[in-house]
Amino acid sequence: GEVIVEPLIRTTISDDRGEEPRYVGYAASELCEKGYGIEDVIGLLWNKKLPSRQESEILKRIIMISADHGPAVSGAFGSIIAACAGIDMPQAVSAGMTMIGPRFGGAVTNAGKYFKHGVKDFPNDIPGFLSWMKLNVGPVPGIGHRVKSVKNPDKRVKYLVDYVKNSTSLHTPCLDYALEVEKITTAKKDNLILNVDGTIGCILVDLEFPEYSLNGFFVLARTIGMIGHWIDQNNQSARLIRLYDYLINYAVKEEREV
Ligand code: Q5B
Repeated sequence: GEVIVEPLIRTTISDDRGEEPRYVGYAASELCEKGYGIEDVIGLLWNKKLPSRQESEILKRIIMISADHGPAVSGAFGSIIAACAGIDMPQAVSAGMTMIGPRFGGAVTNAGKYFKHGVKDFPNDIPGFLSWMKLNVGPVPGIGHRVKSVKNPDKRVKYLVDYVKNSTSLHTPCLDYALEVEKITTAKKDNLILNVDGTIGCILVDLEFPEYSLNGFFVLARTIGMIGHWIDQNNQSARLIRLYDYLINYAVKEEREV
Protein backbone atom coordinates (compact mmCIF):
# COMPACT_ATOMS: atom_id res chain seq x y z
CA GLY A 1 0.00 0.00 0.00
CA GLU A 2 0.89 3.66 -0.07
CA VAL A 3 3.35 4.82 2.57
CA ILE A 4 2.56 8.19 4.11
CA VAL A 5 5.65 10.02 5.32
CA GLU A 6 5.58 13.18 7.42
CA PRO A 7 7.38 16.00 5.50
CA LEU A 8 10.75 16.78 7.04
CA ILE A 9 10.65 20.48 6.24
CA ARG A 10 8.04 23.04 5.19
CA THR A 11 8.82 25.86 2.79
CA THR A 12 6.73 28.87 1.89
CA ILE A 13 9.08 30.71 -0.49
CA SER A 14 10.32 28.68 -3.43
CA ASP A 15 9.62 25.62 -5.55
CA ASP A 16 12.08 23.89 -7.88
CA ARG A 17 9.88 20.99 -8.96
CA GLY A 18 8.90 22.49 -12.33
CA GLU A 19 11.13 23.43 -15.23
CA GLU A 20 12.75 26.26 -13.32
CA PRO A 21 12.69 27.79 -9.84
CA ARG A 22 9.64 29.78 -8.84
CA TYR A 23 10.01 32.41 -6.18
CA VAL A 24 6.71 32.72 -4.32
CA GLY A 25 5.09 31.53 -7.53
CA TYR A 26 6.99 33.78 -9.98
CA ALA A 27 9.19 31.99 -12.54
CA ALA A 28 12.79 33.27 -12.30
CA SER A 29 13.19 33.66 -16.08
CA GLU A 30 9.93 35.62 -16.32
CA LEU A 31 11.16 38.04 -13.66
CA CYS A 32 14.35 38.55 -15.72
CA GLU A 33 12.40 38.96 -18.96
CA LYS A 34 10.03 41.50 -17.44
CA GLY A 35 12.85 43.70 -16.17
CA TYR A 36 12.78 42.91 -12.46
CA GLY A 37 16.05 43.10 -10.54
CA ILE A 38 17.87 41.39 -7.69
CA GLU A 39 16.06 43.68 -5.22
CA ASP A 40 12.73 42.22 -6.41
CA VAL A 41 14.03 38.68 -5.88
CA ILE A 42 15.00 39.74 -2.34
CA GLY A 43 11.50 41.11 -1.80
CA LEU A 44 10.04 37.78 -2.87
CA LEU A 45 12.36 35.46 -0.99
CA TRP A 46 12.68 37.51 2.20
CA ASN A 47 9.28 39.18 2.41
CA LYS A 48 7.15 37.03 0.10
CA LYS A 49 6.05 40.17 -1.76
CA LEU A 50 7.01 41.72 -5.07
CA PRO A 51 8.12 45.23 -4.07
CA SER A 52 6.67 48.25 -5.82
CA ARG A 53 9.00 50.16 -8.18
CA GLN A 54 9.59 52.76 -5.48
CA GLU A 55 10.38 50.12 -2.85
CA SER A 56 12.76 48.30 -5.23
CA GLU A 57 14.68 51.52 -5.85
CA ILE A 58 15.16 51.95 -2.09
CA LEU A 59 16.28 48.32 -1.62
CA LYS A 60 18.73 48.64 -4.50
CA ARG A 61 20.29 51.72 -2.95
CA ILE A 62 20.56 50.06 0.48
CA ILE A 63 22.55 47.21 -1.05
CA MET A 64 24.70 49.44 -3.25
CA ILE A 65 25.58 51.79 -0.44
CA SER A 66 26.53 49.10 2.07
CA ALA A 67 28.41 46.76 -0.30
CA ASP A 68 31.82 47.81 0.99
CA HIS A 69 33.45 50.26 3.38
CA GLY A 70 37.11 49.80 2.64
CA PRO A 71 39.69 47.34 3.95
CA ALA A 72 39.93 48.66 7.52
CA VAL A 73 36.58 47.46 8.86
CA SER A 74 36.32 44.19 10.79
CA GLY A 75 34.62 42.21 8.01
CA ALA A 76 36.84 43.15 5.08
CA PHE A 77 39.94 42.90 7.27
CA GLY A 78 38.95 39.36 8.31
CA SER A 79 38.53 38.32 4.67
CA ILE A 80 41.80 40.00 3.67
CA ILE A 81 43.79 38.24 6.41
CA ALA A 82 42.27 34.94 5.29
CA ALA A 83 42.98 35.63 1.60
CA CYS A 84 46.59 36.43 2.46
CA ALA A 85 46.82 33.15 4.37
CA GLY A 86 45.89 31.34 1.13
CA ILE A 87 42.36 30.46 2.23
CA ASP A 88 39.82 29.73 -0.52
CA MET A 89 37.08 32.24 -1.32
CA PRO A 90 34.09 30.74 0.56
CA GLN A 91 36.09 30.27 3.76
CA ALA A 92 37.80 33.67 3.50
CA VAL A 93 34.44 35.37 2.97
CA SER A 94 32.97 33.47 5.90
CA ALA A 95 35.92 34.65 8.04
CA GLY A 96 34.77 38.20 7.29
CA MET A 97 31.14 37.27 7.79
CA THR A 98 31.98 35.98 11.27
CA MET A 99 32.77 39.56 12.26
CA ILE A 100 29.23 40.75 11.54
CA GLY A 101 27.65 41.12 14.94
CA PRO A 102 26.32 43.60 17.48
CA ARG A 103 29.13 46.13 17.06
CA PHE A 104 29.92 45.74 13.38
CA GLY A 105 27.25 45.50 10.68
CA GLY A 106 24.95 43.21 12.59
CA ALA A 107 23.08 45.92 14.44
CA VAL A 108 20.52 46.36 11.65
CA THR A 109 17.93 43.95 13.05
CA ASN A 110 18.11 45.24 16.59
CA ALA A 111 18.17 48.86 15.44
CA GLY A 112 14.94 48.24 13.54
CA LYS A 113 13.46 46.30 16.45
CA TYR A 114 14.25 48.85 19.17
CA PHE A 115 13.49 52.02 17.21
CA LYS A 116 10.14 50.42 16.31
CA HIS A 117 9.66 49.77 20.03
CA GLY A 118 10.45 53.44 20.67
CA VAL A 119 7.87 54.60 18.12
CA LYS A 120 5.24 52.40 19.76
CA ASP A 121 6.01 52.69 23.48
CA PHE A 122 7.87 56.00 23.87
CA PRO A 123 6.34 58.06 21.04
CA ASN A 124 6.99 61.51 22.50
CA ASP A 125 9.54 60.56 25.09
CA ILE A 126 13.00 60.02 23.62
CA PRO A 127 14.78 60.54 26.97
CA GLY A 128 12.46 57.82 28.36
CA PHE A 129 13.37 55.55 25.43
CA LEU A 130 17.10 56.13 26.00
CA SER A 131 16.81 55.42 29.74
CA TRP A 132 14.87 52.23 28.98
CA MET A 133 17.54 51.18 26.47
CA LYS A 134 20.35 51.90 28.94
CA LEU A 135 18.64 49.82 31.60
CA ASN A 136 17.45 46.93 29.44
CA VAL A 137 19.67 46.71 26.36
CA GLY A 138 22.92 48.70 26.59
CA PRO A 139 24.32 50.75 23.71
CA VAL A 140 21.51 51.69 21.32
CA PRO A 141 21.88 49.52 18.20
CA GLY A 142 22.18 51.75 15.14
CA ILE A 143 23.73 54.64 17.07
CA GLY A 144 27.45 55.43 17.18
CA HIS A 145 30.39 55.07 14.87
CA ARG A 146 34.12 54.62 15.37
CA VAL A 147 35.14 57.29 12.84
CA LYS A 148 31.98 59.03 11.60
CA SER A 149 30.55 61.88 13.64
CA VAL A 150 28.66 65.16 13.42
CA LYS A 151 31.91 66.79 12.27
CA ASN A 152 32.72 63.93 9.89
CA PRO A 153 29.24 62.89 8.70
CA ASP A 154 28.52 59.58 7.04
CA LYS A 155 27.61 60.48 3.45
CA ARG A 156 25.93 57.07 3.02
CA VAL A 157 23.47 57.84 5.78
CA LYS A 158 22.79 61.33 4.51
CA TYR A 159 22.25 60.02 0.99
CA LEU A 160 19.81 57.29 2.05
CA VAL A 161 17.84 59.60 4.34
CA ASP A 162 17.64 62.32 1.66
CA TYR A 163 16.67 59.82 -1.03
CA VAL A 164 13.92 58.18 0.98
CA LYS A 165 12.52 61.46 2.27
CA ASN A 166 12.84 63.60 -0.86
CA SER A 167 12.56 61.19 -3.78
CA THR A 168 9.95 58.74 -2.50
CA SER A 169 6.59 58.93 -0.78
CA LEU A 170 7.45 56.28 1.83
CA HIS A 171 5.91 56.95 5.25
CA THR A 172 8.93 56.91 7.61
CA PRO A 173 7.88 56.88 11.28
CA CYS A 174 10.77 54.65 12.36
CA LEU A 175 13.44 56.63 10.48
CA ASP A 176 11.99 59.91 11.78
CA TYR A 177 12.11 58.59 15.33
CA ALA A 178 15.74 57.48 14.97
CA LEU A 179 16.67 60.92 13.62
CA GLU A 180 15.12 62.48 16.73
CA VAL A 181 17.08 60.04 18.90
CA GLU A 182 20.25 61.06 17.07
CA LYS A 183 19.62 64.72 17.99
CA ILE A 184 19.76 63.79 21.69
CA THR A 185 22.66 61.32 21.49
CA THR A 186 24.88 63.59 19.40
CA ALA A 187 24.29 66.39 21.89
CA LYS A 188 25.93 64.06 24.44
CA LYS A 189 28.77 62.83 22.24
CA ASP A 190 29.75 63.86 18.73
CA ASN A 191 30.09 60.32 17.33
CA LEU A 192 26.74 59.02 18.60
CA ILE A 193 25.20 59.54 15.17
CA LEU A 194 22.56 57.43 13.46
CA ASN A 195 24.87 55.01 11.68
CA VAL A 196 24.45 53.00 8.49
CA ASP A 197 23.08 49.95 10.35
CA GLY A 198 20.50 52.09 12.12
CA THR A 199 19.47 53.93 8.99
CA ILE A 200 19.02 50.74 6.98
CA GLY A 201 17.18 49.04 9.85
CA CYS A 202 14.69 51.89 10.20
CA ILE A 203 14.04 52.22 6.47
CA LEU A 204 13.45 48.47 6.25
CA VAL A 205 11.02 48.60 9.17
CA ASP A 206 9.23 51.43 7.38
CA LEU A 207 9.18 49.21 4.27
CA GLU A 208 7.56 46.52 6.47
CA PHE A 209 10.30 43.94 6.01
CA PRO A 210 10.20 41.20 8.66
CA GLU A 211 12.37 41.89 11.68
CA TYR A 212 14.43 38.72 11.21
CA SER A 213 15.36 39.67 7.67
CA LEU A 214 17.00 43.00 8.44
CA ASN A 215 20.60 41.93 9.15
CA GLY A 216 20.35 39.99 5.89
CA PHE A 217 20.70 43.25 3.96
CA PHE A 218 24.11 44.02 5.48
CA VAL A 219 25.18 40.38 5.16
CA LEU A 220 24.18 40.23 1.50
CA ALA A 221 25.61 43.61 0.58
CA ARG A 222 28.90 43.09 2.41
CA THR A 223 29.36 39.68 0.79
CA ILE A 224 29.88 41.63 -2.45
CA GLY A 225 32.65 43.65 -0.82
CA MET A 226 34.30 40.70 0.91
CA ILE A 227 34.42 38.73 -2.34
CA GLY A 228 35.95 41.82 -3.95
CA HIS A 229 38.66 42.00 -1.28
CA TRP A 230 39.43 38.29 -1.68
CA ILE A 231 39.78 38.68 -5.47
CA ASP A 232 41.89 41.81 -5.03
CA GLN A 233 44.35 40.10 -2.67
CA ASN A 234 44.61 37.09 -4.97
CA ASN A 235 45.14 39.28 -8.04
CA GLN A 236 48.07 40.86 -6.23
CA SER A 237 49.41 37.50 -5.00
CA ALA A 238 49.38 39.09 -1.56
CA ARG A 239 51.69 37.55 1.04
CA LEU A 240 50.83 36.08 4.42
CA ILE A 241 50.09 38.77 7.01
CA ARG A 242 52.02 38.76 10.25
CA LEU A 243 51.69 41.75 12.55
CA TYR A 244 54.87 43.72 13.22
CA ASP A 245 55.80 43.94 16.88
CA TYR A 246 55.22 47.70 16.95
CA LEU A 247 51.53 47.09 16.24
CA ILE A 248 51.21 45.05 19.42
CA ASN A 249 51.38 46.28 22.95
CA TYR A 250 53.10 43.34 24.65
CA ALA A 251 51.75 44.03 28.13
CA VAL A 252 53.30 40.87 29.49
CA LYS A 253 55.66 40.15 32.38
CA GLU A 254 59.42 40.62 31.95
CA GLU A 255 61.44 37.46 31.30
CA ARG A 256 61.62 35.45 34.54
CA GLU A 257 63.71 32.55 35.83
CA VAL A 258 61.90 29.43 37.09
N1 Q5B B 1 28.34 54.65 23.33
C1 Q5B B 1 29.80 51.31 16.77
O1 Q5B B 1 31.92 52.68 19.39
C2 Q5B B 1 30.42 51.38 18.15
C3 Q5B B 1 26.72 53.94 22.06
C4 Q5B B 1 27.00 54.54 23.28
C5 Q5B B 1 24.78 54.64 23.78
C6 Q5B B 1 25.37 53.70 21.73
C7 Q5B B 1 29.35 51.78 19.21
C8 Q5B B 1 28.19 50.78 19.29
C9 Q5B B 1 25.91 50.26 18.62
C10 Q5B B 1 26.14 49.13 17.64
C11 Q5B B 1 26.06 49.58 16.20
C12 Q5B B 1 27.03 49.41 13.96
C13 Q5B B 1 31.04 50.01 18.53
C14 Q5B B 1 28.07 50.44 13.61
C15 Q5B B 1 28.95 49.45 11.23
C16 Q5B B 1 29.21 49.38 9.73
C17 Q5B B 1 30.36 50.26 9.26
C18 Q5B B 1 31.58 50.14 10.19
C19 Q5B B 1 32.74 51.08 9.88
C20 Q5B B 1 30.71 49.80 7.85
C21 Q5B B 1 31.54 52.41 18.09
C22 Q5B B 1 32.43 54.93 23.89
C23 Q5B B 1 31.37 55.60 24.72
C24 Q5B B 1 30.88 54.74 25.86
C25 Q5B B 1 29.66 54.07 25.29
C26 Q5B B 1 29.08 55.19 24.44
C27 Q5B B 1 28.84 54.14 22.19
N2 Q5B B 1 27.87 53.70 21.40
N3 Q5B B 1 26.07 54.90 24.13
N4 Q5B B 1 24.43 54.06 22.61
N5 Q5B B 1 25.03 53.11 20.61
N6 Q5B B 1 27.06 51.14 18.66
N7 Q5B B 1 27.01 49.12 15.37
O2 Q5B B 1 33.62 54.48 19.12
O3 Q5B B 1 30.62 56.76 29.03
O4 Q5B B 1 32.68 56.42 27.65
O5 Q5B B 1 31.59 54.47 28.77
O6 Q5B B 1 28.31 49.74 19.91
O7 Q5B B 1 25.15 50.29 15.80
O8 Q5B B 1 29.35 48.57 11.91
O9 Q5B B 1 32.75 51.79 8.88
O10 Q5B B 1 33.67 51.12 10.74
O11 Q5B B 1 30.07 50.24 6.92
O12 Q5B B 1 31.60 48.95 7.71
O13 Q5B B 1 34.29 52.13 19.66
O14 Q5B B 1 29.93 51.60 9.18
O15 Q5B B 1 28.89 53.05 18.96
O16 Q5B B 1 33.08 53.57 21.31
O17 Q5B B 1 32.02 51.46 22.26
O18 Q5B B 1 34.14 52.45 23.22
O19 Q5B B 1 31.95 53.64 23.43
O20 Q5B B 1 30.20 55.90 23.93
O21 Q5B B 1 28.79 53.61 26.25
O22 Q5B B 1 30.47 55.59 26.89
P1 Q5B B 1 33.33 53.23 19.82
P2 Q5B B 1 32.82 52.65 22.57
P3 Q5B B 1 31.40 55.84 28.18
S1 Q5B B 1 28.11 50.82 11.85
